[in-house]
Amino acid sequence: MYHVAVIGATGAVGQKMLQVLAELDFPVSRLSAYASARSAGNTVQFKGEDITIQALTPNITEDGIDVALFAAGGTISEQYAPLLAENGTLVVDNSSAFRMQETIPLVVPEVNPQAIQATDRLIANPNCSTIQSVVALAPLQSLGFERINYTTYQAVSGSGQKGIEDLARGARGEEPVNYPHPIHDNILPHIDVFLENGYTKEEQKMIDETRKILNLPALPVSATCVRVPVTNSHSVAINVTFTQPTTVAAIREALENAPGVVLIDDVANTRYPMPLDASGTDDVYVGRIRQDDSLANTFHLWCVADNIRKGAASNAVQVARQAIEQSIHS
Ligand code: A2P
Ligand code: 11C
Repeated sequence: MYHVAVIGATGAVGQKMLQVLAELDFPVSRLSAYASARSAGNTVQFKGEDITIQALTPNITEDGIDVALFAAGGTISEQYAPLLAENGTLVVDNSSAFRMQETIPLVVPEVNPQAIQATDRLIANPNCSTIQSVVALAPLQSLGFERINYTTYQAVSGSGQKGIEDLARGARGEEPVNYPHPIHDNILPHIDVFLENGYTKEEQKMIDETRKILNLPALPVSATCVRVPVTNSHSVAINVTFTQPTTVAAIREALENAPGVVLIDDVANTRYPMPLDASGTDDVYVGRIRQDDSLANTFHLWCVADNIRKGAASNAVQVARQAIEQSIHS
């Protein structure tokens, strides 16, 4: 049993981490919750009990934490995650701070569990849109990837509570606070900041993280990331070109047998993955599988998952579990 800490326990992802730790029956002997000094003394719930929130300070290294899940943003992770990891705590970090560091594993347990070494103490949790996309693509890896192109339809919960509030504000006819434009009755081809190359940071993350997780550093990958007026669960239209010829039937079969994937592909009965169905679950739903007639060996897949659960909290808990199993069996 482990002393587990959630850092950022009041946030959208931190709250969900508490819920998922309980749901997945993670072996918790003691649960500690940390947030900013503003929240210190307030409580969060874990397995029906009130846990008093502690202010995060460097003294956290003296609290005897075995496993720490970070969901308080990149700046807090940069400051505290290495401190705890050097002190022997197993840290799973949900921010983008360490994802592209060569010595730090970036892990989706269904896809690259082998990236975790028994001695690793700091493991990065990928971006939500990347996680669901690689869960859908990994079972097709033996066909050889030649190129991947993503177009995303991302829910406002990806921006945390402030994104959800902007959607509600728009529905009441009020101006947005979080986004630069209304998100109600609108879509924004803009997630995170714009980079020099014209891509957004969210798009660049999908490109870089896909290459790292699939261990294909030179793979041509492109992305357009779009915020849509959906409360929860991200959707990704994936266009993938393989090096080998294949069929829709072969792709379906590979996905049907893949861990973490649920195939919903029955258009005759109007059945395909949708955010309302994915929300509240840990699976990645795939459908609308069809050949792209404009290019050889190319296929379209439509992929939907709960961005706060599989895209963040659940994947982090699964990574912690995987790392513990690997260190026990090493
Ligand atoms: P707090 O509620 O005390 O501000 P979200 O991404 O949903 O906005 O959540 C961010 C999380 O990060 C919250 O739990 C927030 O706590 C936490 N956080 C923000 N600033 C700090 C800080 N300086 N130290 C610790 N946790 C912080
Ligand atoms: C969004 N994907 O939907 C983002 C949120 O790199 O972990 C998560 C950002 C990240 O806005």
